[in-house]
Amino acid sequence: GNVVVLTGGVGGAKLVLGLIHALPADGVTAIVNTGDDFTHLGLRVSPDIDTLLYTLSGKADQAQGWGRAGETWSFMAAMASLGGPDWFRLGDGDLALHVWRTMRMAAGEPLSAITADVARAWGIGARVLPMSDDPVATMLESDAGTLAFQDYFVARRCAPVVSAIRFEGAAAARPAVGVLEAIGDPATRAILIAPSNPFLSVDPLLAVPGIREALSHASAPVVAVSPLVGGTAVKGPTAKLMAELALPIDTTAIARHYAGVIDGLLVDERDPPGDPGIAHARADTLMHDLPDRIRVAQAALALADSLR
Ligand code: FO1
Ligand code: CA
Repeated sequence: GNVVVLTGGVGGAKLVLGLIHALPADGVTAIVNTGDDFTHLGLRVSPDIDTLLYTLSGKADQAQGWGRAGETWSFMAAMASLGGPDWFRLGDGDLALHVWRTMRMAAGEPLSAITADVARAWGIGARVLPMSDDPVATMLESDAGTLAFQDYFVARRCAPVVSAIRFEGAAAARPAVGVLEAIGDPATRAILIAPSNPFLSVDPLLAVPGIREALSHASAPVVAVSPLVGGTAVKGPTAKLMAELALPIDTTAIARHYAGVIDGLLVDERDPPGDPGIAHARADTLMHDLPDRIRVAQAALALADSLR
């Protein structure tokens, strides 16, 4: 059966890459966060979708975690010389994707159709679906005021202390065509939640009406891969946010966060063996290279298969 993955950017792209090597590529559906999406310099930017597209087509700058390998920066240099904004860096090759998407969205095409076309053009076998074709914007309440996601994440490097996170537009957003169908398909073997940031990357997906309900009613087991490794996050502000939201930084807090959604949690072997209160398995969940990614994908699938 097919495997469905709910994912944000980097961590999720690594797991999806592992899955397409562990399974036939066309058996994998990635449902991707679009809460990071915004309009910059008049262009629609979809960071997590693009990280998936670049990673699955072998174009990603893996060290940087976003954008394309071998990128050139003529556009940004010219923009800076004009006194234009250069805090959010759009490479020349990346720019083509944003121009193409913006032009087609302005002509009325949904993000999901444009994403599917790019995936086809680049020979990607997996299905890449945005969580919604309707705009959803992650907003943070912080000691620096209300911040749009990229202002918090890139411009301020996650320094502000966050008190609340909300997803503007989510209540009115509809899941993209194919999202609820993939989750609810009785032939789906497993539904995985990638080790992406639960608060910034996965919660936007769960905030789209219908997705949380579809997950809790799905016949396929739902397994999350914990984003914690040895009591902290591999990358990004997950642990810092947990502290600011007054949560203990442990796998039990991750399990509680996903209560009602997941049937199992894949925990890193370095984390203390406290009982997260849900079915779990332990594995080395660090994903440096392709064999690591395949190993984590297989461990998550094995846990899911044991819960059928
Ligand atoms: N992240 C940065 O830290 N600095 C950037 O200049 C930057 C540019 C950028 C351009 C296109 C794109 O798709 C992503 C980009 N990102 C950048 C990453 C983006 O902020 C992501 O939302 C985060 O990595 C969180 O997933
Ligand atoms: Ca269920």
